[in-house]
Amino acid sequence: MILNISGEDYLSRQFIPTLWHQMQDFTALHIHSVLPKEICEDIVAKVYKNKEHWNSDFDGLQFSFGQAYYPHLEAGTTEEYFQKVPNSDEQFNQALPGLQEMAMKFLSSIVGGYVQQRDGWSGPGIHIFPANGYAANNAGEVHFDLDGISDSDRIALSPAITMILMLQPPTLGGGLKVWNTKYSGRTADELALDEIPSTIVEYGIGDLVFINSYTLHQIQPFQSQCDRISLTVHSIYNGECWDCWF
Ligand SMILES: O=C(O)CCC(=O)C(=O)O
Ligand SMILES: [Fe+2]
Repeated sequence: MILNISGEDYLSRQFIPTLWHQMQDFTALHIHSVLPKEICEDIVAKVYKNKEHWNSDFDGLQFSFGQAYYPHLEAGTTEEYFQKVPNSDEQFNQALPGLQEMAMKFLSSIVGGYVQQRDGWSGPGIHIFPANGYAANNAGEVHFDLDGISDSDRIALSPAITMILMLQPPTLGGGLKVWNTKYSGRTADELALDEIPSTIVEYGIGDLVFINSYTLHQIQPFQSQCDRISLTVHSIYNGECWDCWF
């Protein structure tokens, strides 16, 4: 159910447009060790250096560097999201020059098309799930990545893909559970999760993971002295190229 590829194989081919198509038969594409440990550690150090710019989401249960859309959607503050994006993206790019671009290049190499930041939306951003925090103790929400996908795109199931780059995995747990089911109009609550086959993607440092955004998934509980830190980018095919956001 998971398509596993080594970072070496991925990087030596650089551009693998067929992978996205192969992915239709899998619940996740897991490319191991794409970014070296030292680079991930350097990014993480810069994330902590910029703690003053983190956003506290869901009353401090989790944090983001870069504006994430879905907490604003859930809080009914999407206007604030769009107001904050320009400044927040600037802070992100000052702290981590080239990272958004690199993430978009990784995404582009898998979808086999041009990837652009959605006009007015945040570029790829970072999630910080605190050690011993809510997600660590209880797991994340079971969800499809539908937030930010328009009603018409959702109904048409326009191609949509989510990419995660793991920058600081927890010591134990914290993988991504993926169920072998795609969105078909029913919410996660309406599904009999126990009856659907699932598997867990166990992240290593520097791993890249791609899922179809309509695939049901959930961050698993974790134990660690360190926070769980990953970069996420969502994308949708607009008929010509791929629009991405966080
Ligand atoms: O960090 C992860 O493993 C997944 C994050 C996620 O599900 C999301 O950002 O929608
Ligand atoms: Fe998600």
